[in-house]
Amino acid sequence: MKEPDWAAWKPTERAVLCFVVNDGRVLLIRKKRGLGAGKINGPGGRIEPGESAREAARRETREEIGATPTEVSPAGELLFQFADGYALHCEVFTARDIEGKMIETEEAAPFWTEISAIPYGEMWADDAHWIPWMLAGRPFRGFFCFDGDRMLSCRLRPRD
Ligand code: 8DG
Repeated sequence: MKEPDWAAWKPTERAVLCFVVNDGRVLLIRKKRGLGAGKINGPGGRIEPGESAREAARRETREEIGATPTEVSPAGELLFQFADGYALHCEVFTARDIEGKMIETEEAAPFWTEISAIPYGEMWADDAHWIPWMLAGRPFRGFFCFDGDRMLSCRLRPRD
């Protein structure tokens, strides 16, 4: 698979991720269905028509873990080109905390983990590259090619 011309690249769909980072810990989920089922990730999903990326981050977190993230702010951007033609843009947010009680839902099993124990081996292959930037507060833009869940190429830049 050839690397796309990223300057002319257009996504098929837009999604979001929301990582709650609090007191040296991060809130993760084991995703039970959809793209990336079985993997560990942050809450997230596709943006619905008429909704902003930040609204989607709040809604998806609520739907997946039953609690609402607070102080949701942009952290970076991910561009994924899949070998089958699917192209996904993903806006990454961080949040300060959650309001309400977190619960397991049909979509996700949530848990807190120490930052030093993030289980990168059970996450998407690109995450080990950009999550350290996110945790350091360095805005990023990542460009990735995948064949299924196999990462073919990976480039990370500071976001303008
Ligand atoms: P559905 O209700 O529409 O069925 O599902 P959804 O919850 O709206 O969408 P989804 O299938 O969960 O959307 C895919 C999620 O997975 C979205 O949050 C972006 C995320 N995701 C990828 N690739 C990668 C990746 O490489 N790393 C990380 N951390 N997340 C990824 O699609």
